[in-house]
Amino acid sequence: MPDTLIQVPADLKHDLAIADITATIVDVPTVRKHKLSSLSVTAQSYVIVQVRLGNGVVGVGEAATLGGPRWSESSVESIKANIDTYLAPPLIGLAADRFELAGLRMDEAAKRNNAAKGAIKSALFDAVGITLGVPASALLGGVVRSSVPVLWTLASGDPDQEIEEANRKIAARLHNIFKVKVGALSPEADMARLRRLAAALEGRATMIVDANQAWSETTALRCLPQLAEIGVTLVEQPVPAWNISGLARLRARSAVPLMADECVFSIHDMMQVANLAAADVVSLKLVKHAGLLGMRKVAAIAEAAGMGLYGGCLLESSIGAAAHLQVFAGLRTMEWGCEHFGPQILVEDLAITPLRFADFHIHLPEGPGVGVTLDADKLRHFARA
Ligand code: MUC
Ligand code: MG
Repeated sequence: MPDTLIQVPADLKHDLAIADITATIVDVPTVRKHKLSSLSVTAQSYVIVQVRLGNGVVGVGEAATLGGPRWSESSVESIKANIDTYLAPPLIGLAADRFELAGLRMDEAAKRNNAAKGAIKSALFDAVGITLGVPASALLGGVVRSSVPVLWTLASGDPDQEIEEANRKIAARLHNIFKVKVGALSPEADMARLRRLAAALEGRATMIVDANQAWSETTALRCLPQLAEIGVTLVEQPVPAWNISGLARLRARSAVPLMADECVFSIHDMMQVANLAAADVVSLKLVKHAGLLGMRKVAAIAEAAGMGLYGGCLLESSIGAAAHLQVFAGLRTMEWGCEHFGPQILVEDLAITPLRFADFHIHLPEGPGVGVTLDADKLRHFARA
């Protein structure tokens, strides 16, 4: 046996002590308006978290939001305030590789705040990975795959624009699975829109839909058979997040598989959805599961219940998307792919080298930590004054 496989500095424990944590709000314009059932955005707001260790290494994490505190209760303003005041102080001096203990300390300091906790934990994995010269995926058990099929979301609400956009994505071999946002229009208008999209894309692409909680149980019951007939392959969060029994009743009558999104944040939420057999698939997001280990735990419960895994997003830049990929790469199955198209909807990415999209897949970066590096000039440029 060699003495050591990795050159670990002798004073590693000291080196890994968390010296400081900063949180910076950034607003990055998007290339077009992105419209969900209850909100639309023309710029994406993130909190970029930088964790500096005693050894000088800086790890980076990103907390994404969508339309202020409307997709979830987290806004960039609340994320930054709670990091600065409550979440960062109990971590100062802690060894950055004590990921679970860092999570415990933050849970003691603040209820929920999952997006803020998730960004700090991504930064810890990044800093420890950079220190050791290994990707975060290695700290989580190693990779099973080096790329994941990646969806694009059609969300302008204008079918002509959406068909043109989808055709461009297919021609460039970037995306051939599309998520269509529904619920901003009437169900009838959305069904007509989906029929047009399905006819235009037939044989070249598949579609899933996301209602973002917009429908009542009865509306969903009316729409699901139509969605099956149109050929939609997956329906995400048709009813409000609180209505898990309603989701279970719909699932029992639906020919199209259902995906849980806003109703699964914690491991306890996941357990409830699994116990009630309320969904076929769960969408995994760092902002919901409060970090990489939290995501692994939610995924493990879903796996145990025989549910499928889908890599969800909140329009992260390459910084946040890379942290997600570090987890997705190590899950045993990812048969539903992921939707980390966020880096491509921004006018400019925040990483020096953005993530690579090719052959309808997004590719795991090769660097240590989360695998991409924050561009300091872009951070300054997009930082909120
Ligand atoms: C969601 O609800 O799944 C972010 C981008 C997108 O297309 O969907 C949202 C989030
Ligand atoms: Mg969703």
